[in-house]
Parts: sequence; structure tokens; C-alpha cells
Amino acid sequence: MTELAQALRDLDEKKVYALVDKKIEEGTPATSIIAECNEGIVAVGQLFSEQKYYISQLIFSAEIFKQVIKRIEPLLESTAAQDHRGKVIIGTVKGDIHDIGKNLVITLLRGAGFEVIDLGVDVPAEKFVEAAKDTGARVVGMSALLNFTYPEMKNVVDALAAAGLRDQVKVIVGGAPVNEKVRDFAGADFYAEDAVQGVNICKEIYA
Ligand code: B12
Repeated sequence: MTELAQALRDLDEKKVYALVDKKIEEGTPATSIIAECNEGIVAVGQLFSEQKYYISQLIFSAEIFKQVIKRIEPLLESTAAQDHRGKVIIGTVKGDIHDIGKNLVITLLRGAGFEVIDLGVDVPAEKFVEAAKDTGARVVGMSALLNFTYPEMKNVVDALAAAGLRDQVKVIVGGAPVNEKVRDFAGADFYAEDAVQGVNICKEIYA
């Protein structure tokens, strides 16, 4: 584990910011900084599941991560990409309030020139359907970090089908515990392992 990942795991806020600032100065790519922080926050989750960390520590780790993203956001937002590639709807599914990953995907999508309709967190299936109808977006992205919210992803796909929209939209699912099996279960079109892959899939869809 890198020094930065360890500092985040140990919730050493000042050290995390100092290391991130140093890396930014040195020209380390934003995606590498995120990858290191991701390793640290996954370790926090692990400590939480082993009951070595409390929920307050989980919350604190998220706050640190959010501050890191604020620092590196200017590197992620490309000023050149003003042309709109297309619309993408994105939200965290009902029952789930994790939004750090979703927000990261949004930042990268906007940086790549997509118009993003952010539905927020704890989003019921009807809202995804309504947004797809109203905006005509061809992509619906769903984020889920809790395995008991997988059925909710399937609900959204089913609701899109019931509204007659399934052929018009491609559905992408993501979130740390999500994988190809979950995609298959939900009936989604794509699974994205990370934000960069998500953006590439959107580019392909709108190509
Ligand atoms: C921070 C955190 C929290 C914070 C969230 C703050 C916030 N604003 O998001 C708080 C403290 C609120 C929280 C609460 C809970 N959490 Co929590 N949390 C985490 C933690 C440590 C990190 C998540 C994170 O932000 N990662 C960093 C981001 C950048 O990664 P990411 O979300 O995976 O996103 C990346 C990719 O997956 C992808 N991606 C994500 N979404 C999407 C969507 C699309 C469309 C695309 C293309 C890509 C994409 O792109 C991102 C960037 O590459 C994880 C540990 C882990 N292993 O993930 C646990 C974890 C997810 N939490 C867990 C649990 C159990 C909970 C609680 C139930 C705890 C409790 N007892 O109350 C609650 C649930 C609240 C709720 N109803 O949602 C468990 C889930 C277990 C499971 N699999 O079901 C985990 C895995 C911890 C653990 N090991 O036990 N949590």
C-alpha cells in the first residue's frame, strides 16, 4: 500500500492533503491519485466490516476523500471539452446514499463534454424513467455500493422496459461491489469497473 493510501486508511487528514498537494505539484495524473485514495478507502471499509472502525470513521474517510476530489477537480475538468457529446442520466439507486464514486463519474463525464443529469442519491426507479422520458438521454447510469440494493438496479431496468424506453437507452451499472454477474442479474447493458471505463463506454454509445 502506498504512503497516500496508508494515510487515508489511518484517517491522517493532514498527511493525506499534504501528499495529494505534493503529487499535484509533481504532475501526478489525477486518476493515479484517485486510485491510491481508493485503495485507502477500501481499507477503511475493510476495517469497518471487521468492526475495528466505527461508522464515524467511515464518515470521516468519506469527508477526506471529498476534500481530495475538490483539490484534484480542476485537473479532471477539461476546459477544452465544451462541445456536447450527449446526455447521460446518473443516480445512486434507492436505499443507497453513497455518492463519492457517482460524483467522480459525473466530473469526468462533464470534463469529457457530456451533459449530465444528476438525480442524486436514494433514487427510486420512477425518477430514472421520468428523467429518461423528459431528457431523451440515451444512457442511464446507476451506482450501487450496497449488495442489498442490487434488486433495485433490476427494478430500474424493468421500469424502463415497462415504460417502453428500454430500446432507446443503454444502461450502465457501477459501484465497488458491482461486477458482470450483477450486471447480468439487473439486465443492464454494461458494467464499468471505474469512472474512466464508464466515460469510455458513454463515448462508444454516442460515437
Ligand atoms: C465512504 C463509505 C460510506 C460513507 C458514504 C459517504 C458518501 N457520501 O458517499 C457513509 C459513511 C455514509 C457510508 C454508509 C454506509 N455504508 Co459505506 N462505505 C464507504 C466506503 C468506505 C467507501 C466508498 C467510496 O466512496 N469509495 C470511493 C469511490 C471513489 O469508489 P466507488 O464508489 O466504488 O466508485 C468508483 C467505481 O466503483 C465507479 N462507479 C461507482 N458508481 C458508478 C456508476 C456508474 C454509472 C459508473 C460508470 C461507474 C461507477 O467509479 C468510481 C470511481 O472509479 C465503502 C468501502 C468500499 N469498499 O467501497 C463502504 C461500504 C460500501 N459501506 C458499507 C456499508 C455496510 C454501509 C452502511 C450500511 C453502514 C451502516 N451500518 O450504516 C451505510 C449505508 C448507508 C446507505 N443507506 O447508503 C459496506 C457495503 C457492504 C455491501 N457490499 O453491501 C462497504 C463495502 C464497507 C464494508 N466493507 O463493509 N459508507
